[in-house]
Amino acid sequence: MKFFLALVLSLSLVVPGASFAAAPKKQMKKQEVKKMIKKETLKKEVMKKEVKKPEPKKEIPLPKKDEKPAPKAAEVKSPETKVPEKKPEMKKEEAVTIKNFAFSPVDLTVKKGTVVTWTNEDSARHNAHSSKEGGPNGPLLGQGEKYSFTANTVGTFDYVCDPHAGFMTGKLTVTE
Ligand SMILES: [Cu+2]
Repeated sequence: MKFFLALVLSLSLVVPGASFAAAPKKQMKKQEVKKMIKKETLKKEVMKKEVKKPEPKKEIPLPKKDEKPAPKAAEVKSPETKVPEKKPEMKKEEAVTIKNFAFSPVDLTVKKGTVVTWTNEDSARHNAHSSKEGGPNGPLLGQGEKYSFTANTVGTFDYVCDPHAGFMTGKLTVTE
C-alpha cells in the first residue's frame, strides 16, 4: 500500500507540475499567436498604407508630331496649283532708246502687230529710217521726242539714222 500511495503522490505531484510547466508554454503560444496576429494586422495595415500611397503619375503620351503629315502635303500641293502655266507672250509694245548716237537695243525682234517706239535722248537730232518697204521710217526727233511704228509687216528691216548713217544703224525683225 505504501508503494501505491507513494506512486499516487508522486503522480499527483508530477502531473500538476507538468500541468504548471505546460501552462506557460500554452500561454507563450497564445502570446505568440497574438503577436503573429498583431504582426499580420500590422502588415495588412502597411499594405493598405502602401496601396494608399499616391501612384506615380503616368506620363500622358503627347500626340506624336509625325501624325500631322496632311497639312504639310497640302502646303506642298497648294503652290503647285497656284502657279498656272503661262505661255511666254511677246510684249505688244517695245521701246528703242536713242542715246549717245546709238540705238538700244540695236537689234530687236518683235511679233507682228507690236508697236515699237523710238525715243531720242540726245540733244542731237536722230531718226530711224529703213529703205525697205514696211519698215520704220520716222522723222528727225529732237531731244525727248518719240516716234511710234506698228510692225505689221513680217521681215527683217535694217534701218539707219539719216544724218549719221555711216555708223548709226539698227535692225528690226518682225515675226508672225
Ligand atoms: Cu543720228
